[in-house]
Amino acid sequence: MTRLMRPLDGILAVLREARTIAMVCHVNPDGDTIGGALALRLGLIKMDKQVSLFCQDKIPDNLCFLPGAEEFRMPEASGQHYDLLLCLDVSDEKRMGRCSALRAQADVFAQVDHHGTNTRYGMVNCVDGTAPANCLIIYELLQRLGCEITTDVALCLAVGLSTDTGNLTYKSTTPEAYRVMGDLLETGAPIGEAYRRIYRERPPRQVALLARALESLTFHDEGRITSIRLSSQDFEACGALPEDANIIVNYGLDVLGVCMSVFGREQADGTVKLSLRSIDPYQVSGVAQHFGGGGHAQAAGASVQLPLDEAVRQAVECMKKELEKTE
Ligand SMILES: [Mn+2]
Repeated sequence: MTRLMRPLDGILAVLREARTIAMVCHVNPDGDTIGGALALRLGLIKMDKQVSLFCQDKIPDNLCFLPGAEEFRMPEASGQHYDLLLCLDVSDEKRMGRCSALRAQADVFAQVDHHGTNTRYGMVNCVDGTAPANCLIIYELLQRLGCEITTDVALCLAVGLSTDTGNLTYKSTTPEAYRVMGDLLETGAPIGEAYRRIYRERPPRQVALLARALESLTFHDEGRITSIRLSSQDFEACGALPEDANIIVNYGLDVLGVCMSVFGREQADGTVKLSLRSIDPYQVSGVAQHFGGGGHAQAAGASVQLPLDEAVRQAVECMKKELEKTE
């Protein structure tokens, strides 16, 4: 089977040329942006490059075990000049957050990304909107640079590939994704152990929050819609942080017979965040837009200025109309 060959010459040239490199991950970092940066860093270090890692937000606890994760710094911590500033998995400049200040400290500004909506904001833009994870492009880059795919590199890439594809289950998943995952496993990297840490291991406060969320789960429209709600008091009672709620969003949709779900949670600024999910062919992007938000067809969201119960009630009404439209 022939492998994909992406047009990588431009980005390969600037990577080979640079001696000092600053890499930037997107705000609210995930496994793909972090895994890709850490993997590429390991390869470039072996090529005697000096690599610095930046992200404006804290690395999530469940990704801190990845080799090199402790190297991330806030953008304010850099007074240095770099040959190359490289954004990874950053679809537009706003997603750099405060790291955009680093632009003034670099000669060349480049990016590697896989979002179809990428705005080509760099001087060198390596964008493949068909790649289901940025780590797939990073893997090809490392190979073309002649870097060895060590178990550490493989672990970082596997985590990015897995987290961006719902562990190779999303519709966007390609045959290449499966083949690369096979290559990574072949290095002997402890990928199964990584999955346990990322998908199963949870701090007690998160499990307590999940219990409250499930307690609140309500069925609507003859069991085709579910809603889940969490108030500020729920978070407080569990000692939970806002990001602890990120695991909850899919539970409402995972119930047999459910086509659409909404998860409403009170936020620190007094607004309610609505996270909407649906199964194909039902769409929630229009529902999100109705509330001034946006997103993908089957995963979207919005923040609204309404009391929690009212926000969820209106979202459910809107989803009912959407269901009728589809049928
Ligand atoms: Mn990604």
